[in-house]
Amino acid sequence: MGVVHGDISGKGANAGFLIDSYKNMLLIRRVEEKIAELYSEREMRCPVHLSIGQEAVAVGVCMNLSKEDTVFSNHRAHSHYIAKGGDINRMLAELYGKAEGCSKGRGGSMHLIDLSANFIGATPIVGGTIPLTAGSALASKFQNKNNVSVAFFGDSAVEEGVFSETVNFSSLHKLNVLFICENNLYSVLTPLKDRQPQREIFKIAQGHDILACQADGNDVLKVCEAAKEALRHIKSGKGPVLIECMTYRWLEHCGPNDDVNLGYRTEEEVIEWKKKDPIKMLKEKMIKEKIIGNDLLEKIELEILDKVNNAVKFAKNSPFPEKESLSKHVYAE
Ligand SMILES: Cc1ncc(C[n+]2csc(CCOP(=O)(O)OP(=O)(O)O)c2C)c(N)n1
Repeated sequence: MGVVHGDISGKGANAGFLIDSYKNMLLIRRVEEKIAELYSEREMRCPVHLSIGQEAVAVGVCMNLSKEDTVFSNHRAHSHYIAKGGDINRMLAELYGKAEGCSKGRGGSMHLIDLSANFIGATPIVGGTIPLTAGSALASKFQNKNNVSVAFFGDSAVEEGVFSETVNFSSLHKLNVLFICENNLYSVLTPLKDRQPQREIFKIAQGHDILACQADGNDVLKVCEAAKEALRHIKSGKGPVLIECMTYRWLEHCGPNDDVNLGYRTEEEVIEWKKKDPIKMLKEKMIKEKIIGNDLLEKIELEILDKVNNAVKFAKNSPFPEKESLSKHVYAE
């Protein structure tokens, strides 16, 4: 529910595409702001990892995907779920632990799933869904399907052994996998420079002989161009691609607050990255190029607020799972 899928035409992007990208990013931003606003009520009892500031990555990639393409994600999954077309009513209900939640209230924010959108799932084990993505691509290969399986993961996931094992295996078998590394420079409170040698992450993937590049993860058009190119490569049978998207998380690692008081990053750094707000940048571009005016911007804002408020209403009004059913849906029977 909610997102619009489009395509970019030729070199530049057309007006419709830009507006759709804007709407999709704004929907993610407003949903997460609403989560942050309501979190202190303590009715959502699951941890939440917000991706405010990182919306361009999910949208730039997913705007290129078709329904048949499968997406896997991690603990910071809201943006990926929404961008792939997951139902936001059911996502919010999941955060409230309700029976109509997308994981029947058992999973919370870090275990989102919407099979109707082929969002196959998110789990919080760092790197955990990377091999599952290759498994999905291998299954497609056995079934002679040419869809693509996409793994979204953070910069710390490349420090897990399964990352290299999966890239190696996918390269060897020329699997239809698109690896998207959201490099936001931190793993919880530890900066990348204290965890990895000073080289770009995409170069690790090149070592496994796959196509890999870096993109400005705050520019939805750059992400989109890179993803479009990657999908062309993958679908023509040339094997997997990795895109390292440089971006930044605005809020604390887990929770609704900012965290400059913790001292692991400076206020100046946060301010610098906020200047590169992906939504603001696209809005300014569209205004400058006379693609959008105040009336349409206001209309979009109101439509999105309406969707978000309805999703919260749906979630709050949904029942909790029956006590008797609590051991159901948590393991295979
Ligand atoms: C295997 C494993 N080790 C440690 C953790 C604890 N943990 C949760 S999130 C996280 C950091 C994740 O950083 P990154 O993958 O870069 O994503 P980001 O949170 O920056 O989006 C860690 C270490 C975990 N969930 N799984």
